Amino acid sequence: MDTHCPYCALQCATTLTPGGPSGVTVAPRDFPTNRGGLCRKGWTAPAVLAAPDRLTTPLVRSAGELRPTSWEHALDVVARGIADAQQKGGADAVGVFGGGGLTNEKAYLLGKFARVALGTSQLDYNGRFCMSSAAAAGLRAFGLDRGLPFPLADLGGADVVLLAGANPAETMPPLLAHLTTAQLVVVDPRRSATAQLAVDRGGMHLQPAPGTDLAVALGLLHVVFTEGWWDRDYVLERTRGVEEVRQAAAAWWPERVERVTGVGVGDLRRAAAALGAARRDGAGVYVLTGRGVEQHANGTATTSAFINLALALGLPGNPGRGYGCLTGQGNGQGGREHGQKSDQLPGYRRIDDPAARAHVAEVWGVPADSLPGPGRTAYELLDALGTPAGPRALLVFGSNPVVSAPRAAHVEERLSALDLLVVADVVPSETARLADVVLPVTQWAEEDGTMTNLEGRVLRRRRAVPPPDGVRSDLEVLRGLAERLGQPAERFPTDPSEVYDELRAASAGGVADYRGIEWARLDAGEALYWPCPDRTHPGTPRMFTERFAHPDGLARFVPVEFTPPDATSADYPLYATVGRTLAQYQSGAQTRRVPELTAAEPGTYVEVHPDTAALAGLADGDLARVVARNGATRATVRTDARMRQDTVFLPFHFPGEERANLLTDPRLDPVSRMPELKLCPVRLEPLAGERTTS
Ligand SMILES: Nc1nc2c(c(=O)[nH]1)N[C@H]1C(S)=C(S)[C@@H](COP(=O)(O)OP(=O)(O)OC[C@H]3O[C@@H](n4cnc5c(=O)[nH]c(N)nc54)[C@H](O)[C@@H]3O)O[C@H]1N2
Ligand SMILES: Nc1nc2c(c(=O)[nH]1)N[C@H]1C(S)=C(S)[C@@H](COP(=O)(O)OP(=O)(O)OC[C@H]3O[C@@H](n4cnc5c(=O)[nH]c(N)nc54)[C@H](O)[C@@H]3O)O[C@H]1N2
Ligand code: SF4
Ligand SMILES: [Mo]
Repeated sequence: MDTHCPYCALQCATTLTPGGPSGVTVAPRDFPTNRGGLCRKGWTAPAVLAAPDRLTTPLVRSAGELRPTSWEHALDVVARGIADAQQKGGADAVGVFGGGGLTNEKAYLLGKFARVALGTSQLDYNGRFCMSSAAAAGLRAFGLDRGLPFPLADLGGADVVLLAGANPAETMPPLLAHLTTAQLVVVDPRRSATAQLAVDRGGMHLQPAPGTDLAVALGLLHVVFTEGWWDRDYVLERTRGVEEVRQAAAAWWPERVERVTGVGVGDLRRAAAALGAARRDGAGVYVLTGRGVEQHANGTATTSAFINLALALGLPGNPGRGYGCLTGQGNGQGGREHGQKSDQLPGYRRIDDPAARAHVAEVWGVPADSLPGPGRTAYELLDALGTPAGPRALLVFGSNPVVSAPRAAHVEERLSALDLLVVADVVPSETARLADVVLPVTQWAEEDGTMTNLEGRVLRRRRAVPPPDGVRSDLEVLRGLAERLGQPAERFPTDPSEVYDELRAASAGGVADYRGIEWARLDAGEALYWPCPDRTHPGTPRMFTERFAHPDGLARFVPVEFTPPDATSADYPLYATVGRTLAQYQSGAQTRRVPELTAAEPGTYVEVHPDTAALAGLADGDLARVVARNGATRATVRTDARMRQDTVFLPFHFPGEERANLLTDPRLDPVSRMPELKLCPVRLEPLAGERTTS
């Protein structure tokens, strides 16, 4: 059966064949994004289908313990809990937390369930922690947010690619097949696998202090303007607002950038020349951003600074050139289009737009004024749980915030303070273990649906094996609850293609218009890019070729100012930054259950320069305590002489005492409400002289 990998937004194409110890075996399939490649997570994904602790029966907590029960009872308990909470606290006393890994149909129906069956405004999702800064910056520059507004394969024609805060060598390995000929300029405080690759191939690695990228971008802009490498004709014809941005960049001469970021004057000039001179000579230039620059309390401004650079170079909308962000989760693109975000309705419509409300309300068969307004964003929602003003009940579909949310110990406390926590999952995640009701659901190879990959291209997920007995789909769960809440059953279809048809109608005329991407077209093997307004439309692989999505058709330069990151101090002299490693995925709920992946990365670690480690009395293999103002975690020391001496790195895939998010700071970006997930002042301490390695 032809389908796609369950994990990241590259959505590598696979063929599943029934058989083998996990029920299916996986083989890569040729597709323009992965070109027959898979990373080791994709190869081993079937193991999660047969996880020894796979959830197969609903669980309800009684006398302090989660106990198996029937679906009827479990759904009754949830419905009663919802009614109780809403009786005490009104519609907003129930919150919903979704995920960017859910299919388009699940994300859409979850949003509809929240707005119609619960009538709550308290709905947001884990993509707030992922794509929100990139989305906000893309919206204000281009009037529309599609992560890559061009096919990934276009990168094959690039001469120079700037990768700012992205490490695809570990996070999307098959993507590298598109970057074999380009000169790479990588901006990362670490010598990541991608940065090392760039250096090995004669490209460049700029290694700024974490959280200072905005100054790097301003410095690059400065040189591009002063050397006359900007694309004057493009800027005049296709953009607005260059003057203010140019003036701001004028103050960021390379020596100042070096003082603030640690990136040397020579390196900055060489990087600007690589981009600017190539542009001038007609070469293919791309600027791509990843979570390293976006997941900060100034992530929107920093992403805007890189977009300003791309606009000055005339990249967006020009053939063979472009700006894009690399979307993260499997359906991180579709997940932000169909209305599981606090301020959004399907079709990437705004919930405060009267015309959008009227359109969606009509599709849903409800009065427009019955739809709630915008609610709290992800961290604000989690932070409010169980407080007098916040929700008393929460339903979680497709996220594990006990591990992945900032200030995780506090979030765990808030979740524990709820009257009712309901988690739908495939395995007993750390969040499910806290729940009052756990609902076992189907996963990728057991279900049909659609996913929208990092290019904005809609793909079919196909069922290859039946789910285990006793497991229901998320769609069936939502219908079961909706009926108990007095909704007509037909308002909550359980057939994915039926939900998808409704989603298309709800998206019609919106920004992310799926109307013409019919299920039958997808089934016939087309993988169409939105917008696609009708059934004869070929879809839109390349956007902005004629005009941008603002009413005047012009892109916007957005003036942004550098703000220094949270300062280190004598007590917390180092910066910790947090990201990913190849063999684990996200909160690890899935990949920590795959023996081969756990053998490769069994527990957490802290990457640190050997001199920095020595100063703290630590050596390679020692167990360290990493202490921040908010909390502490423990990790095995991995020394690496390529690290900056002021910076350490931790992955966030591990639970309990090993959670990197015990450290992180929930300060929020003023525009996107993205928390400061990538940076936090810390110190290292030896942990009782223990060593974990031989
Ligand atoms: N193996 C694996 N692959 C994944 C995932 C996974 O969990 N595991 N998750 C998927 C998801 S949801 C996402 S969002 C993507 C994320 O994909 P990426 O954005 O590539 O991943 P990260 O490791 O979060 O961050 C990238 C780099 O940012 C750097 N960085 C940290 N702080 C800064 C900074 O201040 N400035 C700059 N310039 N760089 C900084 C880190 O050192 C890291 O190398 O990966 C997807 N793919
Ligand atoms: N400090 C720090 N924190 C971070 C990040 C960082 O870089 N630094 N990255 C952030 C980013 S980019 C992201 S995307 C988040 C991700 O963090 P999480 O939201 O925790 O992501 P996952 O671990 O993928 O959680 C998905 C959960 O849903 C379950 N699941 C899978 N498929 C389905 C389904 O179809 N239905 C249902 N109901 N459940 C399903 C899985 O088993 C798993 O328990 O973490 C964020 N947290
Ligand atoms: S790169 Fe992403 S989609 Fe491809 S196999 Fe790895 S995890 Fe799956
Ligand atoms: Mo993500």
